[in-house]
Amino acid sequence: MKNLISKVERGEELSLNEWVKLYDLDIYTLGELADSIRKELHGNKTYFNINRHINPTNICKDICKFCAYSANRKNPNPYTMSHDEILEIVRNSAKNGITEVHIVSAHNDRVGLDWYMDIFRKIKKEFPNIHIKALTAAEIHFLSEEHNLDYDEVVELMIENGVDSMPGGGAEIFDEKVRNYICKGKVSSENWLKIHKIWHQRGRKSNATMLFGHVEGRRERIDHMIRLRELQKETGGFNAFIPLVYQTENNYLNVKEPITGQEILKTIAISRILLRNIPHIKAYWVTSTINLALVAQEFGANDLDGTIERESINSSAGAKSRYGVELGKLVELIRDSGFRPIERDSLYNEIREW
Ligand code: V47
Repeated sequence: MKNLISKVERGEELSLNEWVKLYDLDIYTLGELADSIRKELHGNKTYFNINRHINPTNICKDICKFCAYSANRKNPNPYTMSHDEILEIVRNSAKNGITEVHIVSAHNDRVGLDWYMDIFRKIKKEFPNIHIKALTAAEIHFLSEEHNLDYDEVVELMIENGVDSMPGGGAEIFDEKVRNYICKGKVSSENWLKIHKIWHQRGRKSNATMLFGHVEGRRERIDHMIRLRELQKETGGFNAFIPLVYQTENNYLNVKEPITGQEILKTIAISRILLRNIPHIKAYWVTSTINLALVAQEFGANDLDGTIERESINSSAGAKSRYGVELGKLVELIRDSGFRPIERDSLYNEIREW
């Protein structure tokens, strides 16, 4: 173990087995290793943004076992918002000072390509200064199949219509065996990475997620992070890595034992160490709980996402995020836990220290 710690301290590359072995370190040692990288990169700063999540439709062609959001037998309330409804949401949120809208939908085959694309153009026209983070690689794959377009063509349309960056959703777990079990039929791991590569090649930024704490093991998490690190070596286009903690309610993935807080913190710490080439590690308070996200600041995380205002995907599966978090509260929590609350824009330019 001493040898392994020295290798990490020297920033050397480890083998997959060695990364898995790191999990056997005690949580404090792992925390210290991750924290020293966090401090070197970001000091005591914790970033957040004032944003609004919008999930415009829950009608989905795919069936992911972990998903409680899409309209199905456990959630029989299908909806699709009109563009006027979406614009009204953005208008109201603009009054609260949002700098970003984060738009993610289900894979709805009852609306056309225009329904997906036109809303971006309408938002950009009315709010040219609001950053649009929209369309996961899974949605891009769905649109490409549904409308017989190459990934490049969908990406071109996104750019033409005003999308600024891509969110990191749909990555789930790259290991093909686990992926096939939890979300058969969804974009393949290879294509998820390919789509982000195409996006990065246009000089654009995106994020990357990992859904963990369900049926995967430590080895699959490490494999997932290694695949991201390799793409990042090529493109440098990922801004943030976001480990999403699996929420257990209202879905078809029968996970009896929820993951422990200790395992979550170890995973965040290892991600900070392994993904040294991705600048930001986001402790997404929605899935980790706000309390654990605050602790995660000492285990490598330097970003807490944002105020969110409304959230449907994770809250449908039990997360306490349906109504976001109030700005003043988020700032106070970051400060009280010993960090500097820095409001950022979507590309991590600093806007203000609160
Ligand atoms: O892709 C679905 C996940 C993701 C569950 O890029 C679940 O800045 C936990 O990607 N338990 C959507 N997670 C959210 C997402 C995201 C969130 C915040 C910021 C960014 C960003 C991206 O939610 C989906 C899926 O992986 N998800 N069901 C569940 N039961």
